[in-house]
Amino acid sequence: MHIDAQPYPFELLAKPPALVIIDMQRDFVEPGGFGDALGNDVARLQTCIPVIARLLVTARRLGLPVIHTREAHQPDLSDCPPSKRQRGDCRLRIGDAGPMGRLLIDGVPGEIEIVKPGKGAFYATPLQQILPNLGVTHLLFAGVTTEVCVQTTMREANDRGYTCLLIEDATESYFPAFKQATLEMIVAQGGIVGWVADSYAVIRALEQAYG
Ligand code: TIU
Repeated sequence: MHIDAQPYPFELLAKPPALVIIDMQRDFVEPGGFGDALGNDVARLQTCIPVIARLLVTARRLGLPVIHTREAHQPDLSDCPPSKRQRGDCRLRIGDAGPMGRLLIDGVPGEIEIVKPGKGAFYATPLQQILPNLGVTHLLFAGVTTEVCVQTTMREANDRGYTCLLIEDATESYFPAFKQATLEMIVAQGGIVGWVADSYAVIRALEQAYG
């Protein structure tokens, strides 16, 4: 089984690949956030949102590991000692389910969230420890922006021996030329950084392989 990809078919093993969704944050895709503050046209990034949503539905249905990353800096309350959790006469404590979800808890149940201080998801994060525990060797990449956090993470993963594919309609850049250049750089020289395929080819192959 394989995904119809460039520069040649991307093999699917018995163990499914992980879907890595990079930095799909309001800070990058909505007016008033970080991307906007940098002077970018954030509307450009919104085209990949429904594509990533479709990939996520497929990944969840087929049981692929899903990893979300978030570019964020740790405020001083980044950990929660028991003494803090016990403090006060609260009806709900940190970690309990409230009307807007679990109090002060990040992430999606059953999926992995990596908070990263840099552009790449391996630098100063536990991702390098988490991936071997999942047993995955193949990673499918989506998210923003193509040439900054997505490409950096994909190169980091490639250097660590992972087989990587970028889903081209599930990623976007503020600069169309930078996205195009990134896609071309990845598949150049026989796929020196990895593979590129569109979401239709990815979903079709995943359904055939793991459905
Ligand atoms: N500015 C820009 O293109 N991107 C970032 O700052 N971070 C990510 O790509 N997530």
